[in-house]
Amino acid sequence: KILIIGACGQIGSELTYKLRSLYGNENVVASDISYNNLEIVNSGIFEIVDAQDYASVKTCVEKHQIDTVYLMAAMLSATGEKFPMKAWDLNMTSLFNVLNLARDKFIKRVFWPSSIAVFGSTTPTDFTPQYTIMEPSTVYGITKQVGERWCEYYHNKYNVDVRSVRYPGIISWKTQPGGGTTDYAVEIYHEAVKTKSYECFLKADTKLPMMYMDDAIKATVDIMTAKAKDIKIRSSYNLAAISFTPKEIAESIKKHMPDFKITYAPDYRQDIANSWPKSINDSYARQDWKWKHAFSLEDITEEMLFQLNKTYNNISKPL
Ligand code: VAH
Repeated sequence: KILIIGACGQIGSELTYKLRSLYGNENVVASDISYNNLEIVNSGIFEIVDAQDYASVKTCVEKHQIDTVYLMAAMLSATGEKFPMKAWDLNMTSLFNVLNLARDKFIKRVFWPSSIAVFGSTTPTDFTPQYTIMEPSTVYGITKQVGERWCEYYHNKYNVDVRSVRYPGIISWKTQPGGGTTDYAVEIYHEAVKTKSYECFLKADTKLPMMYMDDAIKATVDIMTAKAKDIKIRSSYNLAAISFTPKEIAESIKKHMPDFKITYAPDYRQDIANSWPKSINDSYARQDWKWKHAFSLEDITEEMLFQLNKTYNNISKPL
């Protein structure tokens, strides 16, 4: 059976829907630290699990005969800069708890998300390679870089089957993101539909690697269903789809909503974004486990505006 830790979060919730539809509700246990996504809580098996408490995770694993864990609980880049030690404790303790359960054979397989945040301002920014210099300048990025080393160590030393991808910024409409630097790319659609305007916390030309949620979920399922022999990288795979700037996403919205207005008021998150790559080379994922993305910026804008119009204005026609 599958356990998703952090099932109420932006990726965790959509992973929960997907895994429940793939494997059946009775084979998927969603968990989080609180009941803060009632749709997730009420649509299948749900448990309160504190990812930082080994006994809490182990109890849930044994109660439900879990063999696969998706660890989606973490503190992201922007919030992590406000609470550095909390970010370190949450992101690392939760990873050790799950890796140790795998080392001690309580579970068989682990998915753990890394991020393009592992790269820093000394990393080549264009088409960033799988293997390159990594000097992350955020606490979140440090936890992802160190987490990757531990995943590889547990695989090499204890033969733990842990698999990981470096997610770019992820865009979705069902569940709001929490405390990320790429969250502007989600907020902009909500504000476009609600107020036809958006004040962006990044500069107009801040290019970042991005991906639609459906592509991110596909990559997660693909790497976890691939044959173990095909997973040749046990730190974390570069994963890419598209890259764009706030200006470009605003232009794509204006094609549907000509009177949409964007203004720019960069804040502390600009420094974080400046330290990250503009685009990612994910050729190893495409070669080892046949990854390929599907959604372009136009596809994303169409889908986001359509879905959010239904949500906010009960309009069910494409804009
Ligand atoms: C963040 N959404 O902004 C996350 C992600 C690459 C960005 O790691 O922190």
